[in-house]
Amino acid sequence: MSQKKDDMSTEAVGLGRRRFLNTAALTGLTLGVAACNDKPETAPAASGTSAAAPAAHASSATHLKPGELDTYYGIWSGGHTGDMRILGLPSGREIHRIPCFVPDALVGWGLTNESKAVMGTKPDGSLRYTVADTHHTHASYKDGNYDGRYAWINDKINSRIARVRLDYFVCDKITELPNVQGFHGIFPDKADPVDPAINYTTRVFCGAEFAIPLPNNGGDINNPEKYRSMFTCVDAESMEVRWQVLIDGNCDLTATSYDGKLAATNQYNIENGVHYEDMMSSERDACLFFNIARIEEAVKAGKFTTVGTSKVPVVDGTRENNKDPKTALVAYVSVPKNPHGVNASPDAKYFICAGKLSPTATVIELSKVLDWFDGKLAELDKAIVAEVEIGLGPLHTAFDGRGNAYTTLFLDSQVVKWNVDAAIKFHAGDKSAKYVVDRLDVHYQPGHINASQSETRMADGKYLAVGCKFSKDRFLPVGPLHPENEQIIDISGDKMVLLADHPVRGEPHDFIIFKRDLLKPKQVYDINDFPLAIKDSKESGVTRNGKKVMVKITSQAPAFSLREFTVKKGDEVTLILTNLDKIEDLTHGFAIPKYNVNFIVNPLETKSVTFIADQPGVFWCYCTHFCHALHLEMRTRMIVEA
Ligand SMILES: [Cu+2]
Repeated sequence: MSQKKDDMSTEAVGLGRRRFLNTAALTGLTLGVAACNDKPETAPAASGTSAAAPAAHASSATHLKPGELDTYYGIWSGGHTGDMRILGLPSGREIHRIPCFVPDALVGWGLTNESKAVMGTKPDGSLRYTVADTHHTHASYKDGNYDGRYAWINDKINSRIARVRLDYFVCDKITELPNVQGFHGIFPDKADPVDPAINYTTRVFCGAEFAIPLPNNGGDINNPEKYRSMFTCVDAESMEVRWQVLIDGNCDLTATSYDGKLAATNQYNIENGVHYEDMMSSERDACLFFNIARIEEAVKAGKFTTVGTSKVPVVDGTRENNKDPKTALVAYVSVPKNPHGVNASPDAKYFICAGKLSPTATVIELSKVLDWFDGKLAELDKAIVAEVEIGLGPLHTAFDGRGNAYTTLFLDSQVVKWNVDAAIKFHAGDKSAKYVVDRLDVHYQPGHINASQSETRMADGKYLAVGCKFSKDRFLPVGPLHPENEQIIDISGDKMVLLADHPVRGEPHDFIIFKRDLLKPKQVYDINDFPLAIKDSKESGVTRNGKKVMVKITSQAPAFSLREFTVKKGDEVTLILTNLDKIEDLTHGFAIPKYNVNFIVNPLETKSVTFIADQPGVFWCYCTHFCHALHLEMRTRMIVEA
C-alpha cells in the first residue's frame, strides 16, 4: 500500500511501480501471468486515484425511474453469440440482440429462408457457418457524426463482415472476405478522400490478423516468409469487396481520418513470424497508414494482381515496396512492439496507438503523415508527436472532447485519464507538463473502452464504458464460467466516478455510445419490402406443383388465416407467413412441433421456411410470441397424410 502511494506521487512524470516493468520483454512476460492471477491488486484507491465508490448524485444517473428512457444508445458486439447487442445508457440495460452470424432461436435467424440467404448456405441448403467471434462494431457517419443508417460488425473466425440496418435493427447483408484469416479491426470511412461532396460513409475497412499462404490452397505451407496478411476495403452500400492491400505483419485495430484521406491499422508481428516467440523479437512494430486516394488510383490504373479464384484487386503495400513517399500507398510509422488499439481523436488531428507490451501511448499527427506522402516530411517517424508512459498494458483509448484521452491499462486494471496536449509538450521536452490527470481502478483487466460520442466530432465527455475481461468477485458466483463486467463511469468532472457494474455474457469486446436522437427506428415494417408478402388474408391457401407445395398463411391476433392445411408425406413444403397486424409491438410466432420450426413475424413482416414433410400425422402449429388474451388458442393444424 505504501509502495503504491509513493508511486502515485510520481505519476505525472513517470510511473514508479510501473517503471520497473518498463522493458517490453518483461511486460510481455507479465501479460501471460496476469491472466492467471486470481486476485489482482484491488486495494482502496490511493491518493491520486479516483474514489472507487460512486458518489451518491452520480450513481443515481444509472438508476432510471420506471418508464424513464435512456439518453444514449450503446451498440455492443456480442462475441461468441455472433450478434450485435443494443444497450440503453447510462442504465446499461440490454434492450435488444440482433442476430448476425449465428442462428437465433427467438427470431428464427438461420431457420427462415430469408435469414439463410443473408447468412450463406452450402449447396444442400444448410448453413455454411454456425459459429462466430464478433469483436468490433462501428456505425456509418455523415458530417463527422453517426447518421443512423448502418452499423457493421466483424466475425473473426470466418472473416465475415455483417451490416445492420439501424432503421429496423436487423442484419441485411453478410460478406466473406477473400484470402484473409483473423479479420479483426473494422472501421467505416467518414468522408471521401477526393470528392468533398461525399461527406459520409461509403467504404468500410477491415484489417486481418493472421498471415497465410496466398492463395491458401496447400502450397507454401513450409515457406512462412511467403505468408501475408491483407487490409480490405468493402463498399458500404453493395457490401462487395472493392480492393485489398498486401502488407507486412498482422493488422490489429483500424481507424479512419475525418477527411477520408487516411485509414490506419496498428500492426504487430512486423517480423512476419509464425511462432509466438518470433512475433516479439523486434523492438518496434508499426502503425500503417493507407493513402486511400492513391490506392484507388492504382486500382483504376490496373496496377494490381489477384489471388486464387478471387477477382478482387490486390495492391502491394509491403514495406519494401513503399519506401518512396512520392509513390507509396502505405506508410509504416513505427510504434513500440506489439501495440494494441488505434483510435482517432475527435479534434481530427491525431491517431493514438496503445503500447500493450510497452507502457506507452503513441500520438501520431495526421497532417504530418500527409506531409510525408507529399514529400514535405523527410523522416516519417517525425509524425510521432508524443510517446509517453501511461501505465502497464495500455490497450484502447476513448476521448471526452475536452482534450483528454482515457486509456485502459490491462495489467494495472485501471483507466488512466491523460491530456493529449500536455503529453505532446512533455514529449517535446517540457518535463513539468503533467499529462496524467487521473486514474481509476476498474474490475478487472479492462480491454475495450469507449465514451459517449467518443468516435465522432461531437464527443461529449459524459459517460465512459469499460469492458472488463474478468469479473472475479463482482457478481454472485455461478460456477466456473464468470460473466464479464461492463462498467459505466461518469467522466463529466475532473475525477472519474465509477457508477455501475453490469454482468454480460462473454464476450462483447468493443462498443460505441451515441445520443438517442441520432436514430429514428421504425416499429412497423413496410409490407412492400417483402417480395413474398401475402397482402390479403383471402390469398391464403395451399398450392401444389408436383411434390413442391406452397402454404400461404397470414396472422391477425388471435388467429391464423388457415384453421388447418393438408400436405402429403414426402412433399417439399414452403410455408409463407405474413403478419397483417399493423399495431406496434404485435409480434406473432409460428412453431411446428417435431419439425424443428419456430420463427417470429413482426408487424407487416413476411418470412418463409422450407422443409420436407417426412412425418405423417397431425401437428398443431401454434403462436409462440404472446399476442392476445386468446394467444393459446392461436393455432393451425398441419395434417401430413401418409
Ligand atoms: Cu399470436
